[in-house]
Amino acid sequence: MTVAEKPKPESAIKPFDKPAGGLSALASSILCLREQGIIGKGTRTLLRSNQPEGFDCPGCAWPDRNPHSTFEFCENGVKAVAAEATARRVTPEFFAAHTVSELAQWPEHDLEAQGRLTTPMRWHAESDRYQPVCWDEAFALIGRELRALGDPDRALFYTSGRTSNEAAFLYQLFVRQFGSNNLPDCSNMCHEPTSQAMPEQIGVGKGTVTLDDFERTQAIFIFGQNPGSNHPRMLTELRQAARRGCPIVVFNPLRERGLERFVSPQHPLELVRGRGTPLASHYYTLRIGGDLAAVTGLIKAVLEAGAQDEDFIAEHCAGFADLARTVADVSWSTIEQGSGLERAHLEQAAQIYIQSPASIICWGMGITQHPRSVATIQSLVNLLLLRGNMGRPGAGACPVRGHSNVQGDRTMGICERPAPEFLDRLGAEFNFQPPRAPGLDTVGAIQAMADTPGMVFFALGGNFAAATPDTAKTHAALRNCALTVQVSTKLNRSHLVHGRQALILPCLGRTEMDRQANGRQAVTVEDSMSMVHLSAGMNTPASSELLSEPAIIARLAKATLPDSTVDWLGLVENYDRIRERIGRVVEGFDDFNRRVRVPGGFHLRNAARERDWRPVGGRARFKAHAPDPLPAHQSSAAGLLTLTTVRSHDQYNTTIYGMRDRYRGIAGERRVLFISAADLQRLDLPAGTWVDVVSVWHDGERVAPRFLLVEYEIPTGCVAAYFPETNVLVPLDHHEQRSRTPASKAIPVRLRPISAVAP
Ligand SMILES: Nc1nc2c(c(=O)[nH]1)N[C@H]1C(S)=C(S)[C@@H](COP(=O)(O)OP(=O)(O)OC[C@H]3O[C@@H](n4cnc5c(=O)[nH]c(N)nc54)[C@H](O)[C@@H]3O)O[C@H]1N2
Ligand SMILES: Nc1nc2c(c(=O)[nH]1)N[C@H]1C(S)=C(S)[C@@H](COP(=O)(O)OP(=O)(O)OC[C@H]3O[C@@H](n4cnc5c(=O)[nH]c(N)nc54)[C@H](O)[C@@H]3O)O[C@H]1N2
Ligand SMILES: [Mo]
Repeated sequence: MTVAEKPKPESAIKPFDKPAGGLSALASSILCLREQGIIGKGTRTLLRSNQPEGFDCPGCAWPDRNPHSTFEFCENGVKAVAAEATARRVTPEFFAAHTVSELAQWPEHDLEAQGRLTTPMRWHAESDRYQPVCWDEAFALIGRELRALGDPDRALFYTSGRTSNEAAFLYQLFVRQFGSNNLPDCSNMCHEPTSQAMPEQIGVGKGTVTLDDFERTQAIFIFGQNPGSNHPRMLTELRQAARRGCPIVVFNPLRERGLERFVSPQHPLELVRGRGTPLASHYYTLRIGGDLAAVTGLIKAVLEAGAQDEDFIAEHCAGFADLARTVADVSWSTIEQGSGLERAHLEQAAQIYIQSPASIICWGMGITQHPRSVATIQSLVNLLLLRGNMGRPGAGACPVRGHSNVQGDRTMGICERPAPEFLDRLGAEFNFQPPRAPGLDTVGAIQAMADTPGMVFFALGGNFAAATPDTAKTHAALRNCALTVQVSTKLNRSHLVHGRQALILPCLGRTEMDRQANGRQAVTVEDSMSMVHLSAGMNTPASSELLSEPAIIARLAKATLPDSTVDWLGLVENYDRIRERIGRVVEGFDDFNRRVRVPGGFHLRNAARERDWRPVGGRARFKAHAPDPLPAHQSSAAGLLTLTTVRSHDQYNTTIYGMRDRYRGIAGERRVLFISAADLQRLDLPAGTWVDVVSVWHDGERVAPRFLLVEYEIPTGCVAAYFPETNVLVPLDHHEQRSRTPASKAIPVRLRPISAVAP
């Protein structure tokens, strides 16, 4: 056992007993600005985030309350902005000093910590190093390789959700003119089940509430979401709701501090007193994956109380009888067993729902990354429809998106299964025949690269090699490619796990000034509540060689499609020209340039919000689902545990800012496994033991070595650990049944103690 494998001092793991937010959040932000070497610049930059003339925070997709209001402090927004505005640089000298095989040994944190990429780079096999390449040569190489494929479907074009509307629109246009719908994106691993579940019921795949509804709601239900770390600005809404007596009901297997108590850094008195506002009025620590059973229990309790809104159902809905029958057939014992909650508790939560005249249901990754997420989300929508909580002030569905423009990218057509009407309009506007065959999603892309040697993989942002499941298989698949190209701001794993040829194309970030032929440009984004607004950076770019994402796409298209009639380079001279075309193709964007310049932007129409059910044939639809009996591996007799993989407070997806997870009481270690006292006792393993985590699947075992057991309040049979360290454990074919989202919150595992720990 090496030194690195020794447990860190006991003191590093200590329950956090303070509220979320407050002075600890301020202190952590200052520390972060110092680490990035930008105390002065960072503060100036931050003051421009989420302001009318500034840039959209690259952190999360939570909307901004008021574009005219003062700066809203958000610790993790600070980290996201600081990570981009960092003073550190990855130069050609850096690449000259390290081979790729050497860099591949570095942890994620150390790669990202090197700072911003500055120069386009090409990997050379002889030296195993990245060396500078000029932009023209890079585009010519990609164009050549793409044209040489013969079949356009042998190329894959991934997108991560920071990409602006303008870049996303050009990108999907390019990919479709090239001849493919192979547009996998991070959404496939994220809210894909939401995007598939909701349209069948209410005709739209997006949330139906706005921030105004949070002011008026009488009850908020939060399933599988950790806003204290991942959407900290949401805590401001929860705090205001809690202070006016609105119940906040949480379903989450882990006790999350950020859902329990919050000190608002916006309120000096509260800061000084430090006690803060209690948030969750009711906290149900259900079993991992127990949500479908729990929601079925809530529906059953509403029906048993006869509390459904008969008038709304008669006027607006279809499928009620089927739902009522299905739920009546599910026994309370199945519900209790599946959810790990008692009937009395579910009835208590249902009473809150029944008594509230207007309720909002929020959900995050705790709901979407399971084998039956679509069924669970449709059950959440059933619950809303049951009492008319749709299209009424203070009520509705609130799926909380992740990446700051992941919703906008979908709106712009980044989708492997585009709607035929969208393709019709795209083809008419640009005078070509878009391909109609569905493309590959993320899981399909990995399988295709593994099966077919010589594909081309192009990524507009993100970190595909680290964010995806089944790490060993995914890495082998990427290495099987003829060419891998990464458009990135920071160094990451995906630059080091590459094809026979590889390019890194460094781009501007949100915080940076984007100058094109016609002057300074702004891009647009769409938040989780369908507000579309402008974003303009003002920092000097990290390097004079960076190109904007729209410029990269335009030059790529020019180099790849010599016969295209689109004036690619002309479009990026002035992004208004791109927006004009978007306005003619994408529904809801007419008069785009004018409407987006109104301060605060505009709200995209949401038919369900207006109780306009024409998109689903005139009526909102209940979709009946029954929970499975407890999966065999979840009975403790099988000796298996269910592992959920979550984010720490100190990371942005695969970007690891630091080793702290303050609200869960962890410092200095990321390889921790949260486990209940009862399971520790049952397995006869004391907290502080190091174990290998082994996932058990039909095709064999996968091992994530060396995790430290940490006692935590979590149901028995359930354990939790951070991603991406655990992605190695997620089998590629373990995914949501319909949407194929990796089931990274439902991994059957067993623990293998590492024998003697050296003293
Ligand atoms: N600072 C920061 N902000 C972020 C991100 C980040 O990494 N860092 N990521 C962004 C992205 S892309 C996304 S998608 C969002 C993610 O934001 P979240 O949806 O909050 O993501 P997670 O941390 O994966 O997990 C959410 C919660 O689900 C709970 N959970 C786990 N399993 C279950 C279950 O079976 N049932 C229920 N009910 N709950 C469960 C976990 O305990 C955790 O509290 O945040 C976005 N914002
Ligand atoms: N086990 C497990 N796996 C998961 C999840 C989980 O909960 N558990 N969550 C899933 C979810 S919800 C998501 S969304 C995915 C995330 O998957 P991705 O979106 O692919 O991953 P990120 O870590 O967000 O990508 C980080 C990289 O993006 C690049 N980047 C940052 N800003 C910009 C920019 O402005 N432009 C460009 N071009 N590049 C930029 C930087 O180089 C950085 O290294 O991971 C998924 N994977
Ligand atoms: Mo996400």
